[in-house]
Amino acid sequence: SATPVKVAVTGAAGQIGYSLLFRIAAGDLLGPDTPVQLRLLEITPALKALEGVVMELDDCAFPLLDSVEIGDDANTIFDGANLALLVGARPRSKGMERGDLLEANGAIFTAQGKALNDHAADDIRIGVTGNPANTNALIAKTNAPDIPAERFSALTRLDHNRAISQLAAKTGARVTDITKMTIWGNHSATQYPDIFHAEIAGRNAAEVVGDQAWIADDFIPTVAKRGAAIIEARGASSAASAASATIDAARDWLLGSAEGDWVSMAVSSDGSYGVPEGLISSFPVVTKGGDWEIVQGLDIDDFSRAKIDASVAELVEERDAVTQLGLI
Ligand code: NAX
Repeated sequence: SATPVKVAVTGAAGQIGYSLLFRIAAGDLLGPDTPVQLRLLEITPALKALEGVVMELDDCAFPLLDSVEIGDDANTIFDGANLALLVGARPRSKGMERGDLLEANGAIFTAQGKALNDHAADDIRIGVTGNPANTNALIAKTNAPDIPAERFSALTRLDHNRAISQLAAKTGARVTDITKMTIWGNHSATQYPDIFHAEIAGRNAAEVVGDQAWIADDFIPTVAKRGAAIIEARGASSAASAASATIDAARDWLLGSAEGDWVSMAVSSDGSYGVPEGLISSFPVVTKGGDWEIVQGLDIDDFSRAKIDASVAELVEERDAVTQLGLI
């Protein structure tokens, strides 16, 4: 049988973890033929709750779940990891300034970047879900100089999936008819969901919609503020959908995006589309065998240019702030 893959998950006792771990163990990430070894990292006070989650994993008797290890030491948990899903992060609490938030997460992602650098397997891929995801990924990448920059990504797949769902609802299309959706920039309210290159059953999506006002005043803000709308409705932030997107992103990265389509991933910029080199910014990418390539040659009109620039400007600000804090 196939060699087991070691998947490390941080923040494993959290809301997203509670959905994510069971999907991974069921084979939704690596497919029905690949056994999984879960390595779960939590902070010390959450280990007891994590033990309870592991009891439930045991109780599922998942055929593909080879082993589960838990702990509060990143050096041990990341040892030999092939894939690391960094979900755990410090949420903003009342009275916390933006700088405090960046600093608290900086402490987490510098330490985890170093631990991955020193202990992960040579083929490690790292996906960051914990917010601020793009800048957390930048901090981890910068603190892991021996790991190629291309191995780090931040999650914008949830935004991508939300955009597909909104467009499907507007046009009556099936989600499977929609291809070439793009999220540009930061996983934040400045993100730019772009349907000018998207297709619905092969036809240009913006032309099918035929309503620029809907795109500008409805679609874009609905996608960008969907996280807040979920909190408002559910009384808690997106969890199952964030776990599902984390799976989609990692699966496509390792196993490849669909022929004739692309996905959105925040990756280390090579300067494409005017995004400063080294920033972790979302792009349209095609993936294959654990590698990604930014889709080149898309025409960017003035409307899209301004939206991309605004989100990238926010990423530059975040980078400058963490540089000043000495985190990168
Ligand atoms: P929870 O607060 O339920 O869980 C987070 C878990 O992380 C907690 O159990 C906590 O103990 C753990 N943790 C904190 N510091 C840690 C450390 N240093 N090492 C290991 N574990 C640590 O949050 P949850 O709802 O699961 O969300 C997790 C993160 O995902 C948050 O930062 C959240 O903002 C972010 N999200 C990102 C999304 C995206 O699309 N990129 C969407 C959903 C979500 O908002």
